[in-house]
Amino acid sequence: MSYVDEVYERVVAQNPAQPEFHQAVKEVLDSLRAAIERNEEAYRRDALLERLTTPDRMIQFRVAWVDDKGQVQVNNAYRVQYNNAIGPYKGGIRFHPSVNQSVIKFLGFEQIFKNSLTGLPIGGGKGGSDFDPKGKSDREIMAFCQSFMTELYKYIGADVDVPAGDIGVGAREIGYMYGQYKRIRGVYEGVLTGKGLSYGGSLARKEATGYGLLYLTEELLKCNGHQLAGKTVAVSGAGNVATYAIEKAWQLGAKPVTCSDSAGWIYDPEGIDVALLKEVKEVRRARLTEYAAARPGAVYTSGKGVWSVKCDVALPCATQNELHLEDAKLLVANGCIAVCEGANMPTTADATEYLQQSGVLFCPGKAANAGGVATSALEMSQNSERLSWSFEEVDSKLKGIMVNIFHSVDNAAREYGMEGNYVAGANIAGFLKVANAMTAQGIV
Ligand code: NDP
Ligand code: 2IT
Repeated sequence: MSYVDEVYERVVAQNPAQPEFHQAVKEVLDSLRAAIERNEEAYRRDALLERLTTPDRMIQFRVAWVDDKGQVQVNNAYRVQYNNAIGPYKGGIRFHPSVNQSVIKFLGFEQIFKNSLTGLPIGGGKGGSDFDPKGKSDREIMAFCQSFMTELYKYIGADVDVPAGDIGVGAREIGYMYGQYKRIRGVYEGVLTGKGLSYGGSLARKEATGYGLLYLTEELLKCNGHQLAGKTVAVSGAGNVATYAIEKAWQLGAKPVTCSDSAGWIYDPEGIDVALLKEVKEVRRARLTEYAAARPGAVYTSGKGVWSVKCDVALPCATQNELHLEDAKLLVANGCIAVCEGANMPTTADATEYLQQSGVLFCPGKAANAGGVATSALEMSQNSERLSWSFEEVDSKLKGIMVNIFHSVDNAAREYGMEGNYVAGANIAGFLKVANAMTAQGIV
């Protein structure tokens, strides 16, 4: 059996009933075959893949908090510190009822390669809780965040592990967590990113994942003989990533016509009204039915369906495994030429394969959505030098990083004989830097 297959079997045996984690590991290992073969003896001797797939540590803890009725609630919380070969652990925190060990480990594993691709010195980590922020009062959110940080603070630090936002965690939650960390530790340091602008946050961090996704998509299209301007874009999600993807799509001359949340989706033939979307989601924290109510011409449909709309470019920006084989078939039948992942692992393995075989340009999340964490690393730099850069400075660095990511991915795919396979290119380029650093640092 090949080394890659042996390691995959080991991961499945040692981590039973963790399907998302298995899926992420399989995708990475399968596409590393060519890179592993070139150096198999040394990697095998050093158990490099066993070490890479086994987290440095997986912290699990209880979060008890009191709701508005005086009832004590208990949630599970996690932080995986996956790999710090190239920098301190870095990755978001997710609050969603679906969070479990499998989800956190898949996200943390992906983060290793994503962070490596940014070219910046950040290792891989991820955290979260099965806490559901929906319908909670501000006070309940604060109580939860404070209790969560009262345990997490022991394991993090500006040079150790630097969390940020993800699903269900935005500026409000980061603020409450930062306040509690500072209160306990008594130090004012860049221990979290995505902070508010008045206390160490970076301009353009809020926009960075969505903007970065569009910068990369534009470069991908350009290098394949297309242009983004004039294209119709289907977007899923209506959160941080989706909103700023939609905003940048407009700015680059494309027309975003859809968005979605967990209850339903919008088709707006005139193009999504970004100001209204922000008002509904960021200010009112309401459902998309309110968007439809305020926008004659927009059609709201409950349930799933975004990928049935005719589009040139599809940008899944909601959650994992939201774009299935039947969706991929609809996209291809409708003439879609590119799919770039704003979310982490939104496309199922069989859908990815179908899109690639059908000639659709497919860029995986670890490359396409790396703008968020890259800008988090820029926030860390600004915190370290106690300065704040202008929006234009951060945005232009972000654009440069996304263009570079595309070319590293494209070059790695070519070098290993898989031209146009950006899944393989991203995994190989991300892997090589981390593998070199691990090798140089000895058996740890
Ligand atoms: P938000 O919480 O801001 O928004 C998430 C959106 O996705 C909401 O519209 C939400 O709908 C929808 N959604 C979440 N879970 C589900 C589900 N199970 N089924 C259907 N819809 C769902 O999160 P972000 O925009 O920050 O994150 C979106 C994706 O992007 C995630 O995969 C995240 O890991 C990834 N990502 C985020 C980055 C960041 O900087 N924030 C960076 C890189 C990747 P509802 O409100 O109804 O739940
Ligand atoms: O998935 C991701 O890259 C994020 N949620 C952002 C992580 C970060 O540290 O900014």
